[in-house]
Parts: sequence; C-alpha cells; structure tokens
Amino acid sequence: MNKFYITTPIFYVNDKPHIGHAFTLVLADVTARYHRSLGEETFLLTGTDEHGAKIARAAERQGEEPQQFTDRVSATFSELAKILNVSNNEFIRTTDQEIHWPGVFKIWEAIKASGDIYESEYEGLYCVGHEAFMKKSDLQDGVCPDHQTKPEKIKEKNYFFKLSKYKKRIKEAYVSGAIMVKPASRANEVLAMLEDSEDVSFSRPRKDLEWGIAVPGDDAQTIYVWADALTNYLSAMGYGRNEDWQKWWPADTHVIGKDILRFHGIIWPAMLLSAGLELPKSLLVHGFITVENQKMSKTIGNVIDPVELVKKYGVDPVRYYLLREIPSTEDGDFSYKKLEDRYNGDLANNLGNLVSRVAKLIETKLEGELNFDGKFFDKEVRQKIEEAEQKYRRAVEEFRLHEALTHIWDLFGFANAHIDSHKPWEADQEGSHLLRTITSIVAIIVSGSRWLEPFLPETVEKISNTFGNNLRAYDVLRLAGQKFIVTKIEPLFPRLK
Ligand code: ME8
Repeated sequence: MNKFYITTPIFYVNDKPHIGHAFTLVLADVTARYHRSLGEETFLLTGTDEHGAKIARAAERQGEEPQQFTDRVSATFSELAKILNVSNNEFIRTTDQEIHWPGVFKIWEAIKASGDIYESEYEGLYCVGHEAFMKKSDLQDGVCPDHQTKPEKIKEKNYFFKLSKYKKRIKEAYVSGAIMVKPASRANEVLAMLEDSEDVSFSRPRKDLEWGIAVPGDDAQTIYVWADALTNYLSAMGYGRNEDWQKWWPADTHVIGKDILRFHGIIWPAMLLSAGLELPKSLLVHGFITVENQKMSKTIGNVIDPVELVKKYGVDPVRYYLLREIPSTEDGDFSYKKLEDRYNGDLANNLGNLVSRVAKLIETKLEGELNFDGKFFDKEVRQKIEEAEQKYRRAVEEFRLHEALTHIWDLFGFANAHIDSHKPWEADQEGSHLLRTITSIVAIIVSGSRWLEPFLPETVEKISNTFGNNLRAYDVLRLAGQKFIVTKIEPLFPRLK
C-alpha cells in the first residue's frame, strides 16, 4: 500500500487560532482525506510551535508561566482541529520533552557532525514577529512591513548553520522537480530567495532567551525556534525515539502559507541535506485571507474566530466556504455576506434541494425504495459523470480545491436542471420515464457524494443516511442491485435564522 504523509505548519500559540489557521487545516485535511479515499495509508500531522521570544513575551503579557500559557493556548488549536472535523492522526507540541525534544537533539547532532554548525559573533536586526533576522532591504522605513514593528538590534555570540553549503543542491531539487511546488510560481519565488540566502543564526544566548531547548553540550545557548519547530515533521514520526519515521519519511507534502516559504523552501531542505535525510516531495503553498479586504488584526478588531463561525453556521458550511470561495493558492477575502450567499445558494438551494427532491420522489412515487437497475441509467448522464470526475481529480491533484468543488457543483446543477426538464412526476404508461430520471439522478448523487467526502464529510454522512446507504463506498459503475431506501428526509442545510 502506498503511504502518504502530509503536514500543516505548527502554529504559534501567542494567541488563539483565527480563520487563517482554519483555512490551512481544512486544505490539508481535504488533501489527506482524498488520499485516504484512494486507499493510501495516510498520516496527517498538525500541532503547535511553543518556544521562542514571541511566545515567552505573550505569556508574560498575560502574567502566566510560559508552560501554563502554552498548555492553555495549544488546547485551543487542538480543539479547533476537532471542531473543524480535521482528520489529523497526531497533534505535536514542541514543548513535549518526550516526543519532540529527542528529535531536535538528534538533528542538531547530525548537522554538527556534518561540520555545519560554527560559532560566530553576530550583529543583526531581529523581528520577533517573524522569529528571524531581517535584512535592511526587507524593512520599510526601518519597520517590518508584516508586523509593523521595529526589529531589535542584536549583537551576540551564537551558533550558525552553514546553509550556503547546500544552495546548489537545493536549487537542483527545485529545477529537477525532486521537490514539487504548487503553484509553480512559488518555486520561482524560492529560487529567487535562494540566490541571496546566507548562513543562518541557529541559536540565541540562553540569558536572553530561556524559553526554548538548550543546545546539546552548551547550556548557555538556546536552539533557534525555527530549527526546533521544523524538526516536528520528523520528531512526531519517531525520529530521535524509534525507527518508525523511516516508514513515513520523506514527507509527501508540507502544506504551508506563503509567509513561511523561505523556512520550508530553503532552511528545512538545507537542514535535511546536512543531516543526511531525504527531502520532502512537495510543498503546497496557499495564500492569505483578508477580512472585508483588510489584513486581520487585533487593533482593527476584525479577527474572525472560526469556532464562532462553526457554532453559527455548522462545520461543513464553514469548510465549504473556505474551500470554495478562497482559491487554494491565491489570496482571498472573507465576508459574512459571501458566506451566507454560498450557504443559501450552493448548499441549501442546489445540493440541499437536489437531495430532498430525489428523496421525496422515491418516497412518494416508489414507496420509499429504489432498486438500482442499470438499464434505466441514462448514457448521456453517465458520460457527464465520467467527464466531471476527470476534471475533479485533476483539480484536486493540482491543489486547486476550489475548482474541484466547482466541477462537483456543476454536476449537481445539471442534475437539478435534468429533473426540471424531465419532470419525472409526470406519469407515463410503463413508469419507465420516472425510473430513468430518478436512477440517473441517484447516480449523480452517489458520485458527487464520493467526491465530496474529503471536503464535507458530515454532509456526505447525512446524504447517506437519507438514502439508507453508505454512499461514499459506492462506485457509480457498480450500482446494479443496490437498494436506496428513504426513511427520513431532513433538510441538509436548514434556513439561516
Ligand atoms: O509561522 N490567511 O506559525 P503561525 C491564511 N510557527 N493563512 C494564514 C493566515 C491568513 N491570514 N494567517 C496565518 C508559524 N495563516 C510557525 C510555523 S512550521 C514548522 C512553524 C496560516 O501561527 C498559514 O498557514 O504564524 C501560515 O503559514 C501559518 O498560519 C502561520 O502560522
């Protein structure tokens, strides 16, 4: 059996999650569920990044001990994954000394053994928001454009990682496609960033930053938070503790936002090459969500809490909105109006109506039971399904999840129109007209449900219950003899209050 190992970034716990984190989680979840639906042994990893100056200061502002603070905020992220019905197999925390730390020690030692760690006196401008040193040219009027804060001038002795040694091999990995980047434009971005990449500071003096993992063999230094964090992709799978990671590594995909491309596209591959480990096979890079066309910020007060959204609209409408309205690889905008339009239009009117119309027809015209007979399955409809499936699969594999949904909804739209034009309720002598229409539409619902399961698992379960059948397990070409028994009809998407 093929394996498929997919990760999300591990999120900083300086604050509770917002809709951007929900977006990443849902994109990764659909991809993971899709690979499970292909029969691949799939592992989805997510978790939290809990060390570093940013977190230590957030804890201090709250008047809490860092461990107590990170325990509390990390729980809001694992809770979010549950609320969003994300099928992660593990939730890793970088403060977990048993699971995570041994992997960090091991990779540090491996990099050191390659001669790639050296001591240096360093002077630079550190942005705590990025947890990274910035170049003067990255700043606007001396301020970090992403965080609107002035970076701190730091002069200290620390350890450096010889990233420059691996630039050529990293470049080759992108050029040859050994690491695939989707969308392809982001590969060009990595290559451009690679050109002016230099060795990176890999530790901070412990006296200035206590909240982190001490460098093995030098208690006076704390490991750089990104070196610590990136290693989660290995440590979670056993690296440093056992040999299980060998089964899963290399990762098939790291799903990331565009803001952390440099870390995943350059620093991580360099660390892996230095440690003698294989490179991940692909990076799926998504864009950023704005709210009513503005950057989300606490000061503006427009931060959208995904938990509140799910409470109000339900989990699948929120998943659907994020997956359909925000193009997977582009920036997108959130608004309540657009969410409600999608809810009323695509979900309630299109899919919801389709399912209830067909269920009612089976209930009233066929005494609640359809025995699927291939001879009533319209050829034209069958061809439409096959075409839609090809388009759907191509879109998912290209990480254009919003397009995949468009193809499914085009088919649902076609099904509704097919019912309107064929008027199956109008009697004919042998009753075959009715059976022909219902059979074809049921085939569409079965196919659509199967494709939809990675996106809207709860909805597919509800559709399955409506027809007394586990629809996602069916192959549309092998439906002969299956029974569809309608016992109860409940609206999939109740009217919004
Ligand atoms: O960078 N729109 O953590 P982080 C879409 N701990 N996605 C968004 C978003 C937005 N407005 N805001 C955040 C870190 N994200 C590090 C990662 S990995 C080894 C360490 C998502 O909490 C997006 O996926 O700042 C982005 O890459 C990630 O959250 C950054 O999360």
